[in-house]
Amino acid sequence: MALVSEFLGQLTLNLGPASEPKYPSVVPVVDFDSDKDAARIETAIKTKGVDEQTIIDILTKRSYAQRREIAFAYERRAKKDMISALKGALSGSLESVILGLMKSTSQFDATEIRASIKGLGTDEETLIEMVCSRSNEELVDIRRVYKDLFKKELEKDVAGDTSGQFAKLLLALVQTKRDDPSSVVDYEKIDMDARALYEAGVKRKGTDVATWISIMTERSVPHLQKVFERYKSYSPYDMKESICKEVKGDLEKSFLTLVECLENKQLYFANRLNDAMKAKGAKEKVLTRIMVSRCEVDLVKIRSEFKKLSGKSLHQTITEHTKGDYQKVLLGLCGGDD
Ligand SMILES: [Ca+2]
Repeated sequence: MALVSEFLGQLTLNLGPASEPKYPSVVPVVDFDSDKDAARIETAIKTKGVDEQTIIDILTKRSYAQRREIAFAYERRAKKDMISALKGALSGSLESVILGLMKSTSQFDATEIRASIKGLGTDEETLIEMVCSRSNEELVDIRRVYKDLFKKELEKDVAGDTSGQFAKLLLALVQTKRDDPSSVVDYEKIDMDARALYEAGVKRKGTDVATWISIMTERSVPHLQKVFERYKSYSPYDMKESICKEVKGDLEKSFLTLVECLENKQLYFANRLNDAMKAKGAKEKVLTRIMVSRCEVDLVKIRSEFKKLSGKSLHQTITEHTKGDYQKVLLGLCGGDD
């Protein structure tokens, strides 16, 4: 018996906290040959006027691990760095996407956060999207990579560049205090949290933001989904309407993003993609960021939310709203039509 329980103990240990399931549109290619890919990219870069199509075809159809292998193989044969060579050969939006693909998802996310806070002013929209939409697991990786890349603490940078309750909310998220999902549904706690959210906001004069922050950043995602449902039995307004009534500005935007992502993260990204493409002067930065950062995470699920939301597939919408090599590279990341 002792042996069996030891074995079971070990099993539990090895499983660790459950990772979120993945729905990537960009997956490893079978029969991978890094030398062959590197040779084709070398030729494409050397071609007069650059053969962008080949670069797109290869790099959007390999996993990050494979793209890295290709970069090593390229460096061995060409005696120079593939990323610098790509920078020299490409330009504009295509260049941004391809260089983004040469980073791992957490390196890319860390770099986007860094770019949103460094220098004069802060790009709050980007910062909110990055911090409020990422899972605990993703934020743990981002924090580690951020320190590796920039020799700075993510918490300090985020808190140093924002202020007030907005800073407190972002900081609490970056500190990854959220519980892992539990197999037991605690109805009593769901009810208590729902009532606490109501009493801290709609029910009282002013808002007890600290209570909102602690509940929304420390409880597990499935627990909060049930809390927001239960919330409606206390409050005449749902959680998102309550946020709009109670708080303003960046704090309002952050809470809204957070609640949307807790309820259905892929729907949030589908909405962002839809808005970015339909906005006057398409917001290429948002489009690039979401396509690059989610293609190896959950873009297939985002695609199905997108279709439900807009009636058109993401593939078709990209075709209608972008053009040239940028369109080709986005379609490569998008994968199939739905
Ligand atoms: Ca109030």
